[in-house]
Amino acid sequence: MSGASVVESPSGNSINYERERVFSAYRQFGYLEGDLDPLGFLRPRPTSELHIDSPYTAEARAIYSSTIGVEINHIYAPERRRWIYQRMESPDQGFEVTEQDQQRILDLLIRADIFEQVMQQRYLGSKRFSLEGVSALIPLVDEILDTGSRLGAIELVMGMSHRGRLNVMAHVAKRPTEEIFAGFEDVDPRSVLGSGDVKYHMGATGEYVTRSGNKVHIHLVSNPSHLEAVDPVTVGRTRAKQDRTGEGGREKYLPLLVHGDAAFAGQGILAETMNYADLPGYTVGGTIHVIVNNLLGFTTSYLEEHSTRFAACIARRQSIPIFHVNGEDVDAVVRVGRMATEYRYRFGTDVVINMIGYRRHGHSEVDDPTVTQPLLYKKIKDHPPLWEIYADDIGAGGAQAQAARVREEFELAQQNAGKITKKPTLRDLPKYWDQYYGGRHKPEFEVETGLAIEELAALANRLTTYPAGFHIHPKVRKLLEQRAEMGSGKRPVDYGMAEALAFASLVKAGIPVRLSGQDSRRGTFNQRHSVLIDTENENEYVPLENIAPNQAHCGIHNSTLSEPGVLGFEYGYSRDYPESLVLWEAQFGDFANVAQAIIDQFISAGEAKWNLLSGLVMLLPHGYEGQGPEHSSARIERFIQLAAKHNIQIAQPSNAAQYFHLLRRQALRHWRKPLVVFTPKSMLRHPDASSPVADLTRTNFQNVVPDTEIGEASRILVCTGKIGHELRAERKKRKEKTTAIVFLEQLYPFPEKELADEFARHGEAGEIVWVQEEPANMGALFNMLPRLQRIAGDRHVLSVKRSSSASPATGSGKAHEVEQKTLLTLAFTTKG
Ligand SMILES: Cc1ncc(C[n+]2csc(CCOP(=O)(O)OP(=O)(O)O)c2C)c(N)n1
Ligand SMILES: [Mg+2]
Repeated sequence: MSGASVVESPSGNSINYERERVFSAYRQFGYLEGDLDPLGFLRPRPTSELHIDSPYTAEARAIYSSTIGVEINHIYAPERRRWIYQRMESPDQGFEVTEQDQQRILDLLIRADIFEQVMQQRYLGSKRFSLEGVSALIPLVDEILDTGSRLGAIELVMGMSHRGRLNVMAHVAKRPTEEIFAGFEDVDPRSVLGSGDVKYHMGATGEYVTRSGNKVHIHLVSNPSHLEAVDPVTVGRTRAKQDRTGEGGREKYLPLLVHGDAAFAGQGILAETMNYADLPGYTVGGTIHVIVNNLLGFTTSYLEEHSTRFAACIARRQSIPIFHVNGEDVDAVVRVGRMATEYRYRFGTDVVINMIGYRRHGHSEVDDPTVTQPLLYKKIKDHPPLWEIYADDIGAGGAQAQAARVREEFELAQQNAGKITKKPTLRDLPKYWDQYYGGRHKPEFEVETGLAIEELAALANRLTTYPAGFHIHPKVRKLLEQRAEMGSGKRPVDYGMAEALAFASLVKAGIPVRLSGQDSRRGTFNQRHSVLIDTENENEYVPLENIAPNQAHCGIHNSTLSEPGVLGFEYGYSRDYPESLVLWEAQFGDFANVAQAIIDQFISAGEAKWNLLSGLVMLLPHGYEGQGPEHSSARIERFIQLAAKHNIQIAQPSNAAQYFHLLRRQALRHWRKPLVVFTPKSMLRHPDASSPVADLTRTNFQNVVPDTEIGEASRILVCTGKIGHELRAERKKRKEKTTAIVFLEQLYPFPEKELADEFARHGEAGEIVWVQEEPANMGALFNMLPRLQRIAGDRHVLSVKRSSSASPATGSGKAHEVEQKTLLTLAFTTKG
């Protein structure tokens, strides 16, 4: 130590400048030379800044280039960085792992590895995605649970993919191992013909008793194969649980996402999820991310997985810590687990733990990894299991005998699994699902959705008033004045007002409403204006939050520019808040296909795979208006193709009153089914699609809007959405009196009886023509023709549509007009 470098600070404390200089370098870059990879395959990254000739270097190195490496330079807040320095620089990084802790850790490690070995022996040739090589995950989660529960957690909401999932079911969710082995026995196949899911995707719930004796409920979220797709769903589910709890929710429900290294680095949906982590409409007070990093993705080496040094680096864009840790120093792993959890609770943000280990077998156990990584696997072959290394390190005698006992226990469970005859459910549903139903639609699920005229007027009044002194934008004032007239019957109700009235009536009745989407607060088409903004100070006033004294919450959020991330979140939210109306809105319906995996894997298949229900509403602006290939089609064909066994509802309300009834029906019925709504653009304020306020007093949504102007018809045009209004205008122009125009408002479940009744009203003779704006290879055509034919009997069923096309619509406004005109003409003239 050089005496010259120690000086008195003004406060009287001495500052050792040389020590500070060395530590400063190590705090910033120490992790780059850390001992982080048990097998030594992660190439060291020598950093000249660290090679300082000073006696403090060894001390700093032992802390910052050890088996723990902290990557925190990108954190803006100095007090947060300081918090981590203090923890790192205190002895034992803040807590001593006692002999008793070590016994518990050893037991967990033995269980984790032996569980995999028993499955390997008994179910050779089955995929199980072994945790061996990264089995420190189990003591890590044990520590997260212990620390979390001491800080207030009562439930862990956990999302993870394949790796080690069965192990987590057994040792974190605490499912009896018999149940898990029964998955391999594939008992009771008849109960899941055409449905169900593979054993390493199923969700599970259970109770965990922590080291300190606290109980934590575990909720392992059902998960598709699509890596990282479960991230936003898990976070959305957590948020719903927190919201329904109210105060203290952020502490009680702790989200944990476990990722593979390749997936963490590669999948955009994770980046989208992390991007909204701190936004008020989406925050959960911090998610703990654990990367179970085996430096491999299937056959791909980490060098081919990401352009960054670590898979974790995508997280650097956020002001959150990344803790790297050597997965074979289990005491270090649990220390990091505690530090990260305490950080989450203290600062309310995400944290990332990058735990590096290896993969003992191939990607799955039927895969031979020696073909692609021969040298690595040569090394792994001779490498002892983690529990043996740990037992040696802590000097535990008797570990082998302990392992033998655990093996016997699992083998017995395996034998018992053979006696199980009914497929285990692995989880309990929360009480709040008791009063909701899935399955096929039944007439008794229906409710009345109309409101008395006085009630509508009262709601309209609340929706159109704002506090005295509020400086309203002149355009918004005009809109509110018009809406007030709509409420009092002086002007027909448009879509924007119909939606506001539906939301207002629901929150008043105690049903929370949550809507999120890009620019949803104002509305992409300037139609919603759910938040009034003072022109002088940008203060906000939300009429929907001021409907009645004891109303439910109404949250309308501008989302980040994300589709899969936000749609996944809202789906998750709807899963744990069945009492509320949850809506996601696409900016234009086209963009929903960015979120296709959420639609395919969760929204349409969730009930069939996992028996899990959702009442999520998707609002998808749709309609051919000459705006080009990308602002025309929400791809009705995609949703129609996904529909089977009443898994989803697909609707296109043709007027404001219908939209009002549809939204209320979705919330008030206890049938919980995702609802896909094709919403209007140009028709939003169009008089033809506006409704007299009296139509909101009608009893319910009409799956079919009949044509009451026409009796006996020579032709019945069947259509959905905007084209129907254009056909009506065309009919008027033509002074046509024998063509009926019927709006199919619900495309799925197909309202066969209602449509057949409507056809019958128009006599027996009429030709039936399906008319759609979409090209022949798109829209509902392919699905409708056989259905219509069934109702039509001997009659002709014709169709009018654009010709098949690779792109949904023309880029030329003029070409669009020519096409649209042709469609209208053909609708009245085409012959079979
Ligand atoms: C979106 C998606 N693309 C591809 C796959 C196929 N796949 C399954 S596992 C895997 C490798 C995953 O590697 P990593 O994330 O590191 O997890 P590990 O298996 O190594 O634990 C791939 C490519 C998938 N499941 N999901
Ligand atoms: Mg991997």
